[in-house]
Amino acid sequence: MNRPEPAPSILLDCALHAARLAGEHALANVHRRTEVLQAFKHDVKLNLDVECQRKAAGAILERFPDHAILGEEDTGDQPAAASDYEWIIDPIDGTVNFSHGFPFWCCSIAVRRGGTVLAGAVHAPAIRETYTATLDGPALCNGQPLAVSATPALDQAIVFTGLDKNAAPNVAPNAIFERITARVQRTRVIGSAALDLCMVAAGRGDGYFESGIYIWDIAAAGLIVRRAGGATAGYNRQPGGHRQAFIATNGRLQEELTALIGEALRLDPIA
Ligand code: LIP
Repeated sequence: MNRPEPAPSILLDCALHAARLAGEHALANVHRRTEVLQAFKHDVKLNLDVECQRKAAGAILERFPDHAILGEEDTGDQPAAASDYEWIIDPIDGTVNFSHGFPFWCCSIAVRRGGTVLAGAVHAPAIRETYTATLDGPALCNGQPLAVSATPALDQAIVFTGLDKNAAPNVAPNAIFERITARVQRTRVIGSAALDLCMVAAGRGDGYFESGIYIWDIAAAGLIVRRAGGATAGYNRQPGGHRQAFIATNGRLQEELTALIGEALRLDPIA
């Protein structure tokens, strides 16, 4: 007998529980923040990244054992899932920030069915903020409703971004960053895409762009932006399907920011 489909609110409860488990484990072990598993030129993978993903995935699979897991720290040994529900986990988004003791980091967990994100939670314990949304409910921060800004033009806007990553072979490094910086009031690089997007949802900034960003960085917070009244769009999905370019704004600025990015980067929409 088919089990009833879980309501988005039930899925959100699970996402929130798992995000808190992972985030609080990271916070409780911040003294281990320099335990490096793998170091890269501009990035780092920590033992705690793997531990936090394991905690989050364990909590999810305890509740929904037949659901699929897609996580940043996947080792590829995840058994094929029987269900078409997929949980998308970034156990520590802003890992480099975390490893330096800089508080802008979070655990981001989304759940999608097919291409639709149904619920998302972004738990940022070091700044005591937890963002949530469901496909049919409000965007909240610590239980309080969120609304995007009313900023009407880019030259009055704060736009969050990361430095250009894998934008395109014919795009000079940081050419897009420089173009944005010349046209907006201020550019901000805080090192956590999920928190960048939550700031847009909270009306504390007005736009976000990043190329070569992973789905686990943006899945939960992209829903939170949309449920706060903003707009989001994905472009240029890369082979493998987990990396893309992503543009999000308060809605009013979506066309203007997309046109600005499009001056420097060909944008192929993701359906
Ligand atoms: C980070 C993103 C950030 C990006 C960083 C990094 P991670 O994710 O949230 O926006 O600029 O390069 O990808 O790796 O800390 O989970």
